Amino acid sequence: MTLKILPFILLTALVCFPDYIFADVPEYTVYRAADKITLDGILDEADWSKAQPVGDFSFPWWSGGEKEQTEVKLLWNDDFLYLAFRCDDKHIWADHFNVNSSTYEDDCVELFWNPAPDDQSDYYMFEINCIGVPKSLRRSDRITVMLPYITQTIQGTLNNDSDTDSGWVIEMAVRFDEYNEVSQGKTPVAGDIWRIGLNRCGGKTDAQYSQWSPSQTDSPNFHQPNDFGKIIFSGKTVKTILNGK
Ligand SMILES: [Ca+2]
Ligand SMILES: [Ca+2]
Ligand SMILES: [Ca+2]
Repeated sequence: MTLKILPFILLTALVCFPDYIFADVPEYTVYRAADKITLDGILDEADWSKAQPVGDFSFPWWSGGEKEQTEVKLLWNDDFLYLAFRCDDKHIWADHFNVNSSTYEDDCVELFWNPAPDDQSDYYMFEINCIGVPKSLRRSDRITVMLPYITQTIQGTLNNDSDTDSGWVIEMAVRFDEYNEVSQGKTPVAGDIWRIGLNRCGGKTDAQYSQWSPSQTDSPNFHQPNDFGKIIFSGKTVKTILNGK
């Protein structure tokens, strides 16, 4: 290839694939938890109330039905990444009661996360239904991996569509040193940036897909690591930030 034709090739790439190559992805700063997070499916800790949500989920393949929002917050400390999912849901449903079954067919939230951001080829997948049952895999070899710590509460009735529910909550923690295969033993330090996917499946009623950082695909496909959002680990605590110190 001569240098003379290189600009033409780059311009052609820009014209043909502008959305894919330059799709912006959302960013979120993860602050340190100032106090103990109690995993109980109740988000009454001061840290959770002060943490900001990542932002509204998108519905990239929506075709009809109720668009039900998902609010996600993240915190961290030296040992854990904490996540809180608050899911609007008028009809809460789960048919999968066994770990590593097809929980994505139920009302479900997902965390895809890569603790080695220099290599986007591999990541972990947690697919957790509304009753807290997880499917937990490593993407590259589809082998089951350590389960995260999961608690949940439901605001409504399960598997009863004769009423109208409010929603459900997943409060969970990921212990960094239990996933050394991809991270190679490296735990986050302030300033690190990870790529993560945050997804929602709609279950039996209003069965639709939504995402924090939408995949640039024509049909539903959450497995697009180049489209994952960015989280930045901050060395500051939520309380420190809000107190202006
Ligand atoms: Ca709690
Ligand atoms: Ca539902
Ligand atoms: Ca119900």
